[in-house]
Amino acid sequence: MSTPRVILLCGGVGGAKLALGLDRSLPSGDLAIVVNTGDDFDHLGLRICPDLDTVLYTLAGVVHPEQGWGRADETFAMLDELARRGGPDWFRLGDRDLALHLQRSLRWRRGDRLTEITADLVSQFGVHSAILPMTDDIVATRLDTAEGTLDFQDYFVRRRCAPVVREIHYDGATAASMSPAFLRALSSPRLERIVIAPSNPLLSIAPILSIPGVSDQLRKTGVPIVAVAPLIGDRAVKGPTAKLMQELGMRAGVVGVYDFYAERYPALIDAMLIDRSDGHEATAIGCVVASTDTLMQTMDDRLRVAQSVLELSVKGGRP
Ligand code: FO1
Repeated sequence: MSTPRVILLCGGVGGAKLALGLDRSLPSGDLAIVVNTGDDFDHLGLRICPDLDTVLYTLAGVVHPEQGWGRADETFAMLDELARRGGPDWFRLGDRDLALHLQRSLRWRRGDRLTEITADLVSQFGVHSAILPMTDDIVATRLDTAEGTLDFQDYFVRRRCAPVVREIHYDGATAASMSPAFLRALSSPRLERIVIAPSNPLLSIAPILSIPGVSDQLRKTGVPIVAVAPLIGDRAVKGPTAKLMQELGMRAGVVGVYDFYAERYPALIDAMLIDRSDGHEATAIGCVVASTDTLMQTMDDRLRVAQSVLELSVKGGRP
């Protein structure tokens, strides 16, 4: 049974970099990573879980280093052949990656829970941290855009985040339950800190927090909750965070990120780690703030940000 000291709430590529830094900074078994499954979808008859796989491949050291998703050592024979037969090739599924989707889909259709399937993959890939889907139920992020309502991967990959977004829905969230393993991790007697990764607050973290009871259970742990800003200045390190915030009438910047969490999930965030270049914004953020260079290009960067998150002193903690 996992009794983590640190729990990370995490999306895909950006979050996985911090997950790797924390995984390499903490003793084996001290980290549990709760991953967004709002991006999951059915494609070519397969159940695809992009954020879970991104975290898994990153921690296993087999992720494609430039993309940040998919496998490093990959071939695309199936996809090329599919394209020749007129099939859909907009979602780049590599051959090795495909094997994982096939096996997961076989077990999923047989009724195995996503938590169990993921735990077996974690062990096969030799990963020491726990990787926990936020829920075993289906939650699907959908976006109301100027071009109609789009499924997440349709918006993100096929349309490259181009359509202007008016509203975001986490379909299925209100009927979903947090996974039992997530709940158990939160009651770990050794728990010291909850970290919110520098993932997109609207697309990666909000789906996790939209599951009934999650924000209450996080608060109930009484440990400090530290968010790492996903923006530097008014720009996202990767992905559409800043564009989305603007389209939804939010201020694109670290203050906007804090305000989003504070307004939607009151009294959740105790502290924020922001980039040094945003230091002047600290007084406009209503919680403890620390700064470092948050851009994670190298392994040393990932370790430095992980260390800052672990050392950030949240005076007094929560009453
Ligand atoms: N992202 C892309 O931008 N293009 C792709 O073709 C693509 C394929 C893909 C296949 C498997 C997988 O696990 C992830 C994949 N991603 C791809 C990444 C993914 O769609 C997004 O990064 C996340 O869903 C957002 O966190």
